[in-house]
Amino acid sequence: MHANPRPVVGLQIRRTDKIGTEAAFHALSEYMKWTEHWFKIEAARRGAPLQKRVFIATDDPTVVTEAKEKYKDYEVYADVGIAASAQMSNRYTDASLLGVITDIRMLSQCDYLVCTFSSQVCRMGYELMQVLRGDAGHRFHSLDDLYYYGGQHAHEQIVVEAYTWETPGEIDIEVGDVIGVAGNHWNGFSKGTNRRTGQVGLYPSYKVRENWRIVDFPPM
Ligand SMILES: Nc1nc2c(ncn2[C@@H]2O[C@H](COP(=O)(O)OP(=O)(O)O)[C@@H](O)[C@H]2O)c(=O)[nH]1
Ligand SMILES: [Mg+2]
Repeated sequence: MHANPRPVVGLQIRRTDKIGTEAAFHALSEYMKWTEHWFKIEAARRGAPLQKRVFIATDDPTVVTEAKEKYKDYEVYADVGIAASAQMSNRYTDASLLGVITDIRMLSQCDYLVCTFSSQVCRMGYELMQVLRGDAGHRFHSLDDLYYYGGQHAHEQIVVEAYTWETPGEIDIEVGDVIGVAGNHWNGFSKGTNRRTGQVGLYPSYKVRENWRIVDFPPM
């Protein structure tokens, strides 16, 4: 993909067995909303118009057709053969395995990801992005879960602007408070535990930042 045109936003659109069991359905338009945001910001940052491109990894080949029909101002990259091979009926074939590995690798090489982090496929693409870029911490928008992996440290955020609760269910936060985040509700609010007060509840997502644990990786 390095030889291919950039920048490109990677979409992973997880459907089939996942919907209604482990995750909710999200229409292509929801993914494209965040893709549009990214290209607008990127064009402003570069001070020049950009050709918009998406790479789509999915187990639903129909979204590729939908993207090509509805988003004519985008170059759409996808392998419908791989998407077809990701159907439940032939998921356990060598070709399907190679397909998902290819999709994950392609996602890792994109400039930004829009997906549902409830899917391991997108989370792995994001993890491999870190290896390629050093720090790709902000290069995603998830439509559902925050990033996580099994057995991780507590996921914590740090408050950068104070908030006093206004509606029952919300909590007070002060600058510097550490919050153990349970989830982002993507409606402006996240839910978590204020480590200082022990209060559990909702707070405005934009008033906190990730509390990264920064570690040295000295050369061997
Ligand atoms: N090629 C391809 N296969 C996918 C994709 N999403 C899901 N699959 C298939 O679905 C399986 C789901 O694997 P799993 O580890 O349970 O991830 P999750 O269910 O998405 O959290 C994968 O191994 C693939 O066979 C995708 O974007 N591309
Ligand atoms: Mg699964």
